[in-house]
Amino acid sequence: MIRDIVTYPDKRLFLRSREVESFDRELHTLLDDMYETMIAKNGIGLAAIQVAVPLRALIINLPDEDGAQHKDELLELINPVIVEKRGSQVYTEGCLSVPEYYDDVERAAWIKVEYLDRDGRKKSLETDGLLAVAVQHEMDHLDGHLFIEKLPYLKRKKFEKEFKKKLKSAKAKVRNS
Ligand code: Y12
Ligand code: CO
Repeated sequence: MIRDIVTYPDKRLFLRSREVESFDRELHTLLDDMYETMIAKNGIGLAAIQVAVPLRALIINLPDEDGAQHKDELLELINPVIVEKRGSQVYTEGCLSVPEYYDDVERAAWIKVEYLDRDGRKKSLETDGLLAVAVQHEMDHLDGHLFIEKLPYLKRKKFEKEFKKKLKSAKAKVRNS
């Protein structure tokens, strides 16, 4: 089932999500719905809070060089913890919860993450490049943080200005309809 995406400035996006304790059918349905929602909305990563569920679960499905996403490459990370990180990289990020805004964010270049899979089995992932960016972006959601919070002051102001302008024009549209 495709679920609604929670968007900025909804206060739920700023809450710390709680650990997953039950690796049951309810969790599997949540993960399946997150996948369906992410694909339907053209996303490559999604955290549970983005579909209004405050649990420490995230999914990532990076596209191949032709832009195609393959379900057999889907990553599901439950209760992830970054245990090592190195270096830095800058990538232009976007987020389904912050529509129509993209900006450069600096993050670690290489990370090692320990997590559980959907059946509660311990896993570990060492990665760099885009996947490292995606994992760090989605893990920030679990702690109630959005990529726009990492922007320098002037870029954050630019975001707020664009957001207010969009809100104003959306309100004018409703008034004139
Ligand atoms: C690198 C950087 C960020 C991430 C986190 C995951 N981000 C996304 O999946 C963003 C998806 C996204 C999709 C949009 O929709 C379309 O392009 C049709 C979009 O467009 C609009 O807002 C209009 C914005 C973001 C992983 C790796
Ligand atoms: Co996001």
